[in-house]
Amino acid sequence: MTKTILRALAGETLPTPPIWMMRQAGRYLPEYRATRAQAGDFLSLCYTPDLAAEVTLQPIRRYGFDAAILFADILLLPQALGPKLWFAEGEGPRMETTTTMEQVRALKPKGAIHDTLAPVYETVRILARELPSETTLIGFAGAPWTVATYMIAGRGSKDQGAAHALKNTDRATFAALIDIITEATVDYLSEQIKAGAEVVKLFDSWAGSLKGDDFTDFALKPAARIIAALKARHPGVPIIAFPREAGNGYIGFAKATGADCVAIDNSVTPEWAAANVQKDGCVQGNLAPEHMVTGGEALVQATRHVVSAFRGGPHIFNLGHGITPDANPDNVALMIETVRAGGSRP
Ligand code: 1CP
Repeated sequence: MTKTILRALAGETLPTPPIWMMRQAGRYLPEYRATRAQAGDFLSLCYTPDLAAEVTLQPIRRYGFDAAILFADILLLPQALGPKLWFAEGEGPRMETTTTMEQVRALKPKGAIHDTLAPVYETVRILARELPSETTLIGFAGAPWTVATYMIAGRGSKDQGAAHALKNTDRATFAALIDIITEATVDYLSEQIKAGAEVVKLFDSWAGSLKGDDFTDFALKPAARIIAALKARHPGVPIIAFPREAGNGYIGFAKATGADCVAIDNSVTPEWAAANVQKDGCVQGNLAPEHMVTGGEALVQATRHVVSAFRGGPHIFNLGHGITPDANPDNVALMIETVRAGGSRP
């Protein structure tokens, strides 16, 4: 096993951490904007395998990241369950809402998702053929809570208020929805693995707004169910969990869910994460994405800081969240150079 990402995920402490970046294929890259324009709109880009594979490969060609992440979106799975999805230009995703038991019961059976999602699996097959032999291919899905927040509100929201309201007022409907997403996610990730994904990642971007028992019931338990089912079907395929902004919820998350790696956001310090999370295994993270906008000496120092804090255990270097469209591509190159120079000045 020579791929550095797979070695880190197996628990090996490497002299230089492997590196990739959340949203590495994205609007900060001129070549992405060109391919997206060619596709016409974001969903056409996601569902056209040649173009989705092309944008996945762009940051690999430009920077030589150690992993490529499938180009798709967490909202394709709920769309495959039936609700309409569209992207309002300049505003973000919009989705037909699911808030009643009738609507939950009207969702398609999980076996029916693959018709819609077939192009995603085809993108994975193209990537498995075309990626350089040292580059690891990561598939992904949204975690049930995060996907549910978009299905319930019909859009992104700062506080996930609509999903919390349904959870607190109509527990049966909310729990039924989480169940359906959980089962469909297992089948979706399983097909990505069959098509050639070597690692899968569960994005729970809004896990931080679940507190106490809610965090256990709707972030931790669904992740544990998905991971157990995937491990039974695909033993040996590593899984990264990202319960973003979980804070103390990060502690013990890998053990409780069976995840091989926990991705850490940048609201906690790398020292804290090394002491409390990396002690149990591989961690991924957690440079603040703002450095990709601001660059300079502060970027170099912060990058060295992250590398050095996690030096004592298995680590995959990444940002604490996705790179933003206003980032400067040269800053990404500087981050990579700094990491590969052992965290010291390149
Ligand atoms: O205009 C554009 O080109 C669309 C911007 C964009 C991109 C590049 C969206 C819309 N999705 C994506 C791709 C994407 N989304 C990937 C591809 C792989 C990569 O390079 O990382 C991945 C992994 C995602 C995952 C995703 N989509 C998440 C989880 C991770 C995170 O950032 O927290 C979430 C919450 C979404 C929903 C979504 N899709 C797009 C937007 C703008 C959003 C957020 C909407 C909101 O909350 O308001």
